[in-house]
Amino acid sequence: MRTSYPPVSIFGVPTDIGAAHRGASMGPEALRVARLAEAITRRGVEVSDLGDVSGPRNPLTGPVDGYRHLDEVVAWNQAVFDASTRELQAGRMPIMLGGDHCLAIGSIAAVAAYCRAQGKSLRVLWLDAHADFNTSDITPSGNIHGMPVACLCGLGPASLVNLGAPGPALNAQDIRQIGIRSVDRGEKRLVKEHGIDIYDMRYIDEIGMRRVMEEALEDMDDDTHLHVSFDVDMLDPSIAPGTGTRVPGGVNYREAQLMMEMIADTGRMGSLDLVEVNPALDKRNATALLAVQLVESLFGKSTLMRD
Ligand code: HAR
Ligand code: MN
Ligand code: MN
Ligand code: MN
Repeated sequence: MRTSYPPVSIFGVPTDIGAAHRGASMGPEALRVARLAEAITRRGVEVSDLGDVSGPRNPLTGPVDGYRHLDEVVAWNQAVFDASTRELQAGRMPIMLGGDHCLAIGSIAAVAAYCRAQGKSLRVLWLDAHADFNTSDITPSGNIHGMPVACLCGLGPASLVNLGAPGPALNAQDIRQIGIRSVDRGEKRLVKEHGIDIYDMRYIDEIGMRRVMEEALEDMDDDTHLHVSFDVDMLDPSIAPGTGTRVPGGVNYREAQLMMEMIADTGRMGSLDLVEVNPALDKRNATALLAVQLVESLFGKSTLMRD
């Protein structure tokens, strides 16, 4: 078990460029108001808040060839890629505050390029209600936050697939998706075709979160970089109402705490996305406050007396 963490760099990405609902652009500030940096500091980790990266405004236009706001999504993701790369190369752990989940294309492309350069293997935990594996041909919405996993696996526009480095950033085998309960018809076929490892809610109900996490964290060597991409809509909407695409039947408070504690126990987390917090839909910042509690657990705080 790791007792010390690398220093952390937090940066905000205030945009809802890839989402259906406006308001995820306010996510970074809501997480700061919920005292995210202070919570990590309390765990004995050095934290620096770099402020926000910038990018184009949301033009609120419709889909073109199956993508809404593609040029703007590319610009924001390039800014995320650059910020993440800089912090990784400085030996720090980037925490990207979204913003919507399309921004994980930039953060994970950066982590993948960094791991490749260092000869490290990579494991991505995708915590979400959604598989985010749509393409322009099959998307029901044109919203790019429904497409980041596909883009990272090489299915998407060249401008996103080749962000940072040419070719796909990830192999399907690098990914474990947990909490999934909303997958579109064409998307279902595609995740099966690509062999994405999905722990959906039925699987969680049947075998339990402990076993799910053991399986999802299996076969990592000492050198594996673990990236956690946390879309807060993984959580049940009763405890996390502040998000744009709520799906009933999600992960409960105790399951979520266990997930984070088991990730902390591996000592391997090297980067984190916190995305889809939408303060415009929240109740008294409850979703950001819960996300901060879960981050404390990711940094080794136990809900019992083990720390
Ligand atoms: N599957 C739907 C679409 O592609 C909605 C998925 C996007 N919502 C998210 N991503 N919050 O996880 O339009
Ligand atoms: Mn998502
Ligand atoms: Mn989602
Ligand atoms: Mn690439």
